[in-house]
Amino acid sequence: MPSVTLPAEPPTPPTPQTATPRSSRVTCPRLAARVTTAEEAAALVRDGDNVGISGFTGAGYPKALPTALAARMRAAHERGEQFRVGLWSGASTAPEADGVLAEAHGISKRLPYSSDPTLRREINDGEVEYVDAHLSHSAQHMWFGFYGHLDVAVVEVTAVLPNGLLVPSSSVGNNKTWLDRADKVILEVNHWQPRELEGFHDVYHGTRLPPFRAPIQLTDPLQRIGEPYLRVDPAKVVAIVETDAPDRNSPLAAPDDDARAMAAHLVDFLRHEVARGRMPANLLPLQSGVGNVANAVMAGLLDSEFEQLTSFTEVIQDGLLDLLDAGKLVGVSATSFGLSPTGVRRFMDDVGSYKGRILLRSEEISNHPELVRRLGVIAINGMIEADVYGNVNSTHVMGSSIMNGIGGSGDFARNAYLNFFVSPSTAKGGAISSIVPFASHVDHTEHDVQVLVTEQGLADLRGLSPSARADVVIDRCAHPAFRDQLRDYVGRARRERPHARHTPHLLAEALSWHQRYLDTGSMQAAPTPEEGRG
Ligand code: 0RQ
Repeated sequence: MPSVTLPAEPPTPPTPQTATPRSSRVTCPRLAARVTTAEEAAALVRDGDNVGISGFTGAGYPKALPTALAARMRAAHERGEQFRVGLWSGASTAPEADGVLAEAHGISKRLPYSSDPTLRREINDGEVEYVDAHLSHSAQHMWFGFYGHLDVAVVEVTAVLPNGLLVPSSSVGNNKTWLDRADKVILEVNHWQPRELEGFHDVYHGTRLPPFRAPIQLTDPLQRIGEPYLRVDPAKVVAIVETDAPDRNSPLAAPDDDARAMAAHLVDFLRHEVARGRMPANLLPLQSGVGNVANAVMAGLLDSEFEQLTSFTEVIQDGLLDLLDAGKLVGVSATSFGLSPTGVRRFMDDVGSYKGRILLRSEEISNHPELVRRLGVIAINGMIEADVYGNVNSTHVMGSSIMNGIGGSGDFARNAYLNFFVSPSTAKGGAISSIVPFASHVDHTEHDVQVLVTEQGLADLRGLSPSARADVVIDRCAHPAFRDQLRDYVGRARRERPHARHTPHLLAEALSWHQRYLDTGSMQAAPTPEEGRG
């Protein structure tokens, strides 16, 4: 393992000079001299390099360099030469980053998270090695030397200040680590990002490696423990590219009936927890995954009686802005925005009003197990399927094909005060049951999972044995079209293996629902007398 030591102090920024800056956003004279084109910057990346890019949930990723790099890759491939890089990020990026590089067959290995459809195809075709990692682990595993050497960092920022400090953009992700560890740094200064973003960030520079780690002194989601800037050793900055391009800003569909039903079950349950005295009246800091269900839950909270809410999460979606605007949410700590086009407009039109109520941190802090556990976060994340015993699959379709990745769901779920996993009870027009006898891949084990929610209802698994959980999960969460089939499986498992009733399984049948779907296009079994359904 390479030796890794953190610098005792961050590098000293360059002394301000008086030369006239060339750009309104790059006001450090020494660094202004590095402003160049994306093509020239891309020429500094070599085949086989590991490249750490900025970007998290389609926010703050480099907008120009990946396209220029992809063009170089395609040209090299046409000449019969190899040109691929290892690509590391905060989390998902966008078609202009992951998408173009995957299209050019230019990624050899990718970590720690991605949701790009072209890249997903390359991964599932076996063309790209994908290391799907807990997001809170990604920075420290880099520091531990587990991922190898980082050659180049490509980081989008909002501005470069006269003293060389960097104003981060719409995500922080792993940028601090990439800037600290890379040999060469390419900055993209994006004029589309509001200049007023200065002051929205809190970058913690105090992480040390074991055995020198110290407690992270954060006891409130909005507490500042770092500084508003990223730092970079100016000697490492080999190029600065200026851009003026929006983030991905995927539109959000209006919540459908299922999403609204799941949100209602969940909000009702929170009410119940407050009534039982297990949570304060303003709840505990909320974390919610990305997507329409997460957004619907926020909408459900908007219509609820809850006030003075807080959020310690990864991504700020429109639903959190709604809660902020309504005065129901005191503030939110995250690592990234993930707004729709309308959400972005709303934010941009009134940036100043959000300052102090939104803090963006590095993902090693936004997702830190120590902080999630200390604050008592309520974690709400999507899932692909759960089995009757409570194992949750967040990542793989039919056991083998990656969808996105575990992201932060494990960081939050395992360490949360209370966790929820949510999904419609069926997928693919009802052909697939999201509640299965045995999860075809396990991201969150039965030991980690507390509450399952589908549009059918909510299963509170806390304090239940596996066998007791099966009854609750089937009764509350399974779709009626699959309930009998699930009861039949568990019933026969209990009868046929009388001395294996702790977690009853019929091993030859445990994954037969998935195989049936692959064979027939449906998990529905034709009822037979042998199955004991008569
Ligand atoms: O496929 O796009 O081909 O139609 O999975 O499913 O229902 O649209 O749900 O967008 O909320 O995603 C778990 C993937 C859910 C997401 C997952 C198919 C379904 C559809 C998407 P199509 P929906 P969502 C913070 C937390 C892991 C990361 C995480 C996720 C597609 O929530 O990636 O939690 N989570 N991060 O048809 C086969 C099933 C299926 C199924 C759904 N049972 N079998 N296919 N699908 N259920 C954010 C970050 O960490 C960055």
